[in-house]
Amino acid sequence: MSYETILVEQKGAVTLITLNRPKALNALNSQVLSELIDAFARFEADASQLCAVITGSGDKAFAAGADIKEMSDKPSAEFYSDDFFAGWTGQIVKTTRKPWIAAVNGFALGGGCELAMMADFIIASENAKFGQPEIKLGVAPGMGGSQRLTRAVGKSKAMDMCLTGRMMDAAEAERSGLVSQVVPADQLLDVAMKSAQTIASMPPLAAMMNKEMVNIAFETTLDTGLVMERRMFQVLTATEDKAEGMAAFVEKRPGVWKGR
Ligand code: CO8
Repeated sequence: MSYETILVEQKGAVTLITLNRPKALNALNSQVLSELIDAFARFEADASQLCAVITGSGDKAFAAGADIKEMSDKPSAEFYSDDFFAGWTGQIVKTTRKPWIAAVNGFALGGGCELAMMADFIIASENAKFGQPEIKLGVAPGMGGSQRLTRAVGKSKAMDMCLTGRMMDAAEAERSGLVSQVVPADQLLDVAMKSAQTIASMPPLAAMMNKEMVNIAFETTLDTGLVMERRMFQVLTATEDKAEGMAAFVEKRPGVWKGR
């Protein structure tokens, strides 16, 4: 599949995906979604690729939301019959078991903020601005904003953001736990790629299981989560990479991973 709205590059074991509609501030339309679904499926299937970074082209926006022009004339019945927005969580988040990072420059609004929150973590530039302004359009978040934002920053701030539609700057986003770190704009991609390369240098099965374990914390009770964590730990002890990792530590050398 050739892409028109995104760019995909492989840099070593890291796939860099760039939303590429800068004139529309990288607004997310149906074509972006289908291209991203394809790109994430290829990333997941390619054994040479171990971590991904998603970012926005231009210096103004990660993504300024779902494409309002595409939605403005769409009949309500079609939103329902198409299960509009379902593919984002269904075909990207749930099927991507390898880790991926959102590198957010500029605006991450509405669906843009929601896409960033689908990533395993967010690294933001100092000029990043997050928001769920859907209320100003007479709607509400439709790609997970009310759920993922609330889990990330708590009820009070999530209510504030969704009900007033105000933007949160990078410093507030870091204080609130929405992003893992804030870096100068000109270093954003470099920091995100280095972080992805670090993850890609880890034993691959352990990386996937660490991701799965943290995500389970959002889905289940503490008791069940702790049992699942122990089981996953126990499963990892059966891998060749566990034997290699512990031998490498004892022998004071770097580990060489097989991904099994
Ligand atoms: N959709 C389509 N086009 C957009 C979008 C968008 N979300 N955002 C910006 N653009 C376009 C503008 O129309 C403009 O295009 P043109 O040059 O052709 O007029 C171009 O990008 C540049 O934008 P601006 O001129 O507005 O740039 P400014 O610097 O003046 O403003 C802002 C930047 C503040 C980011 C402003 O563009 C803005 O407010 N954008 C909209 C933000 C927004 O409301 N996002 C939420 C969208 S809704 C959503 O994501 C989820 C909907 C859930 C619905 C659920 C239904 C079931």
